[in-house]
This record gives sequence, structure tokens and C-alpha cells, in this order.
Amino acid sequence: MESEPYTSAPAPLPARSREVARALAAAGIPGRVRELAESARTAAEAASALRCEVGAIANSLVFLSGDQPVLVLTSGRHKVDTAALAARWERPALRRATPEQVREATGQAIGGVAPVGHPSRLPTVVDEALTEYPRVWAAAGTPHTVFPTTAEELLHLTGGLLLPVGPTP
Ligand code: 5CA
Repeated sequence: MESEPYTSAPAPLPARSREVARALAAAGIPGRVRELAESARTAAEAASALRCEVGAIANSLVFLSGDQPVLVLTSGRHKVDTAALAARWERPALRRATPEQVREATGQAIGGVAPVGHPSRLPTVVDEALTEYPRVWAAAGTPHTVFPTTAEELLHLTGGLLLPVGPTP
């Protein structure tokens, strides 16, 4: 194989990422998922691997609001102000999901949680800060897979609500 003069076909995506690719294709955006050589487990790692601003990384963070898992697509440049967001979203207090709860709600593991490709649709907020970036990157089911998108597209993909989520200055 090594002596072949041409580049081999790309390896198939991991199962978790195929699920994400399927959800994207079903929404009219096929062929978006990219596999990275470097790990992109955190926003900082993803920004470095993709050579983009950390704020352009959309972290898919799972919280529990009461008993209901919810998704907050958050710019990597700041943390979620959970109290302010729960008030704005008019939902019960938000608390960080455990790794097991993340897995149950999304079918994905922390470090690779994607905005879509979950067993059922989660109530979703898209961080207003993401609208400041013409191109946003989100995880695609594993720490080594991502896809390029925009805040507007994330709203369309998730049926989410656009709200500020970061700390108020
Ligand atoms: N692949 C990148 C983005 S392309 C990524 O998944 N980033 S992330 O921020 O969404 O995933 C890491 C996040 O998982 C951390 O920001 C943190 O909020 C969350 N996390 C890490 N450890 C835990 C834990 N033990 N329990 C709950 N959440 C955790």
C-alpha cells in the first residue's frame, strides 16, 4: 500500500460521527464532517488544530434543567452564566450534566459532543456570541471530528433559540 503513487481514500468516519454526518445530510448539508489528526477535545485544542479563534469554537454543553437535559451551544471564549441563562430562557435552574448524563442524552462522550446526531432533539440555545464569527466549528461526535457551520445554521439544525449565554460585562 505504501508504494501506491496515489492518495488512499479517506478512512470511514467513526460510528458516532457517521450519526452526526447523517443528521447534517438530512438537514441538507452533506459532506461537512472533517477528521482531524490532532485531538480537539476542548475549545482551546480545537482552535489550535483548526487555527481559528477560540471564540469561533461552538462547545456543545449539556445541562439539566430540572430533569430535562438541554443543550447550550457556547462560544469557546467564555463560560455559561447558568443563573442568567435560566432566567432568560425561562427554565428551571441549570446544572452541569455528569459524563453519564451527557452520554445518555446525546449518545456521545464529553470532548466530542455535537450539536446534532442525538437519540432525540434537546431543547437548545445558541450563544449570541457565535454570530460574531463568519465561520464556527463544532464537534462531530468524537474528539477528532468537527464540522464548519454558522450560528444561523446551528439555529436551523437544532430548532434552537438565540440568546446571550456568557457572563454579563
Ligand atoms: N471537541 C470540542 C469542541 S470542537 C469540545 O467538545 N469541547 S467542549 O467544551 O464541548 O467539551 C469539553 C467540555 O466538556 C468542557 O468545556 C466541559 O464543559 C465539559 N466537561 C468536561 N469534563 C466534564 C465532566 N466531568 N462533567 C461534565 N462536563 C464536563
